[in-house]
Order: sequence, then C-alpha cells, then structure tokens
Amino acid sequence: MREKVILITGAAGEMGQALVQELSQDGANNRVLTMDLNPMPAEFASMTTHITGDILDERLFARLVTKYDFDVIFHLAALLSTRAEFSPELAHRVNVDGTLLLLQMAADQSQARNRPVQFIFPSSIAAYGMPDLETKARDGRVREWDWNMPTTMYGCNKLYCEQLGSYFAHHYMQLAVNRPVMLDFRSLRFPGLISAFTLPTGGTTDYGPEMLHAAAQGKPFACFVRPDSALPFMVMPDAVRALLKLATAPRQALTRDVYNVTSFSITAAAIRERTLAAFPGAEISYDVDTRRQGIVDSWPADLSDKAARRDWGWEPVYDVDRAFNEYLIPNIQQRYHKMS
Ligand code: AKB
Repeated sequence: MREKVILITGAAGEMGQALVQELSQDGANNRVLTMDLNPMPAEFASMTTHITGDILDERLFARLVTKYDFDVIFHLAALLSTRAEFSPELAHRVNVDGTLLLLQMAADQSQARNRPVQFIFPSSIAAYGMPDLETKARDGRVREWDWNMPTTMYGCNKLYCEQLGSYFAHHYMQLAVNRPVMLDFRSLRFPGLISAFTLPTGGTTDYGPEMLHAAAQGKPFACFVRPDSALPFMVMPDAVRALLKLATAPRQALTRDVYNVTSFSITAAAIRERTLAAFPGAEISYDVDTRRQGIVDSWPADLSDKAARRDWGWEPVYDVDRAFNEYLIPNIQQRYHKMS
C-alpha cells in the first residue's frame, strides 16, 4: 500500500522551512515528504523524508507516485521575481512547466484513489500590474480581480498557474464521457514576506528583510527602492498560518480558488525607521535601482483580503507593531547575538 504523505516542493526555501517546522509541531503526526534542488538544513532531518531533486524530473515523479499517496501538496518551488527577470525561460520552465507537471500528477492521483488531492499554491502580489503610481496611490486595497496585468515573468507565471489550477479543479477533461475526479486547488496571493530566521533569495520585496537582517549584523545596507515605496507585507508565521488555515477550510465555504491575504502596508522609509529604532547605529542609505523600482511600483500598495476573512476566517496575528516588536526585532536580535 502506498504511504499517505503531505508533499512540499521547494521545501528548503524560506516558506518551506517554516511550513515543515510548523507541521512537525502541530501534533497531527503528519508524514511529510519534502523536495528541493537543495538538501534541507541538518536540523530538519527528523521532521521529513527529503528528496533532493528537480521538479521538472518526470521520471522522479513517476517513481514517487508508485510509493506515495499525496494527500496534500504544498507546491512552493519557484524562481522569484528579480531572479526570473535574469533568466525568464528558466523561470517559465520552473514556475509553469513544474506546476503543470505537478498538477497533472495530482489529477492522475485524484482519479486513481477516487478522492481529490488537495493542491495548495502560493501566488503573489506579482500577479498584479498597476499602470502608474497615481493609480497605485488611488486604488489602495486591490481586490483579486483588479489589475491582473503583471509586468514580470514571475507575475505572469503565477497568474497563469492560478488559472491552470482552476482549470484542473473544475474543467479538466471536460469533453471526456466519464469525467475524472477533480483535484482540490486552493491558492493564496501573498504580499512580501519577512522572516526573522531566514533570508529570501531573488525576490524584489527583499529590501525589507535584507534591511533588518543587515542592521542586526552591523552591516551597512543600501535600500534599492525609494523611501516612499509602499507594499503590503506579512511575517512568516502568519504566512504559514494562512497556508494551513486555507488547507483546512471546508471546501463548501470557499467561493473562490484564489484569495488575497495580507497583514500591513508599509513604505521602505517606515521599515527603515523601525529598523533604526531597534538598531540605532545601523547604516541604512538609499541607492535606487530604477529597474527593480519599476517592479515595486507595478505592485499594489495594499491588498483587500475581505474574501479570505469572510470565507475561511483569515486574520493575521501580527499587525505592523506586533510584527516588529514581538516577532521580528526580538528574534533577529537573538539570532545574531547567538551567532556572534
Ligand atoms: C518577490 O519579491 O518576488 C516575492 C513575491 C512578491 O512574491 N517576494
């Protein structure tokens, strides 16, 4: 008999590590199978069975499905926005072809076991494309169906994969005489994420976490966006909470496949101020990269997460004050203090 597991792709990344940790502590005795191009850090060895491999490796998946029954898939593997602009074709392969391969596998498994596989897909504010700064300032909290005109390869990939997921969940093989069992696709559009314990690689919202972590280490930091750049952000514990809360929401409560979730909207200047208040000697300057600025300007300043609040009771635990005062600053201080 195949072993029932939760599969997490991209598990060695920021969100993956936080999710694995949470799943290992939730008392539900989850069997977690992780996959990433990179090995998991040593401290995760007891929490998962890890496969170091490529999500584009069809033969690897063909082997895995003979051994495992994927009850839930958290498909976190992706090339983020800045990195994707330097290698758009590779980004398309990883972000789109990789997702398609997994959706196909989840669809086949749903059919084989006669029960939907749940497919959780983190999307992003990158799915939006605001036409100009005036609109960005005017429109405030953007709703899921507004401004779906991404300007980055990563944003295009995310938006398209949301739609692919919906296709597999509702219309897959729609002309077949015997319709297959559909998978259960659920997606979250995340704002910029900040963790006290890890740093992102290749994103455009990275100035937030990078500023804080550099200041805590006494390293100078040049912020690559203007002080007035506003984006929605969320701390990692809330991001993991959102993933798990959406995964456990009753299907009949969900009125959409894709939900915005957010916590607070903040400018780069306000992140700098809060960082300087915690680390008074920090050297934080601005050295604006106009190309990365263009990407940030195309993303909304804030998100409306009304639908998530209404349908499955989403609510972040950390507003901006709690995020900095109770989670980020104390944990980052402790982390670098320990290291030194
Ligand atoms: C990035 O900056 O690429 C990510 C994202 C907004 O999804 N943090």
